[in-house]
Amino acid sequence: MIIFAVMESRYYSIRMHAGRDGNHLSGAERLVPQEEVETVAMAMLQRAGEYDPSSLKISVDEVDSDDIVSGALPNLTQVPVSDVRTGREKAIQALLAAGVTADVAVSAIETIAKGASPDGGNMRGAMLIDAGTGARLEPDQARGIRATRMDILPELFPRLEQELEKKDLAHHRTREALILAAKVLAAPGIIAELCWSDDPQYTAGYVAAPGFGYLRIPHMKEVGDPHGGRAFFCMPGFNLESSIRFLEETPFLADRIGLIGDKSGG
Ligand code: PML
Repeated sequence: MIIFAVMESRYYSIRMHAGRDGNHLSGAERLVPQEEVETVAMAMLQRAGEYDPSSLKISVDEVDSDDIVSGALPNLTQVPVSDVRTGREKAIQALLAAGVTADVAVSAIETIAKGASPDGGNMRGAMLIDAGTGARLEPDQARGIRATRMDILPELFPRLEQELEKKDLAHHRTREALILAAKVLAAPGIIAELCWSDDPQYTAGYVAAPGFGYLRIPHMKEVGDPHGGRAFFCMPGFNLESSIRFLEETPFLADRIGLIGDKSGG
C-alpha cells in the first residue's frame, strides 16, 4: 500500500440508503470531486427509485483532502465454479491460504448463510472476526463495521468500467465490491475479506486478501436466497480501534487498476 495525501480538488462522500418499512433495499457509496457531486447524486436517486423505496436518504459530506489515502485495486481472478457447494469450498481454501484458521473460515460462511445479525437477518455492515480464534469483535453485531468513503480516482473510472465490461463483469456490484475490497485490504490488521451479496437474484461473492487479490466466485448462494454479507478477518491481537477507524472514516481513493481475469480462471 502507498499512502500519500495530496489531492487538489475538494472531495465529497456521497451515501445513499433506500428502504421500505425499516428493511434495507439499496445502498451506494461514492467519494467524488466537487464537480461530480450533482451527477453522482442524481444517478443514486435514479438507482434507488428502481426499488420503490418508502424512505430514501442521500447524504453529502465534504472530506478533508489531506486525509485521503491512496492504494491499488486488487487483481480480480474469476474462479470457474458451477455450483454453490464448490463455490463455498473454494472460498474456504482461499481463506485458509490467507491465514484464516479452517474452523473460523467454515463458521464465517455458515454465519453469513444463516443471517449474521442476532435477529437472524443480514447485518448492515461486516463482521470483524479474529482469524485465529473466530471471536466476533465488532462492537455491535447488528450494525457491524461499515467500510465507507472509498472510490477510484475519477480519471480511472471509465477505464475500470471498460476493463470489467470486456470480461462480462459490467454489474455495478462488482465494481463497487472491488473498490471496497481495495480499502479493506489496505486497512491495518486486516488479512482477508469474505463477501457475498444479499440480493436474492445475485449469487456472486468473493474472497480478497493481499496475497492473491480478489477471487470472484460466481456461486456463493442459490438464486432466491436473501442472505448475504461481509466478514473482515483480522490478525489476532491487533489494535482494532485503528482498523475500525480506518475502515469507517478514512477516505480512500484507488489510484491504480489491477488485472481483470477472464472466466476460464485467468
Ligand atoms: C454486494 O451486494 O454489495 C456484494 C457484491 C458482491 C459482488 C461480487 C462480484 O460481482 O464480484
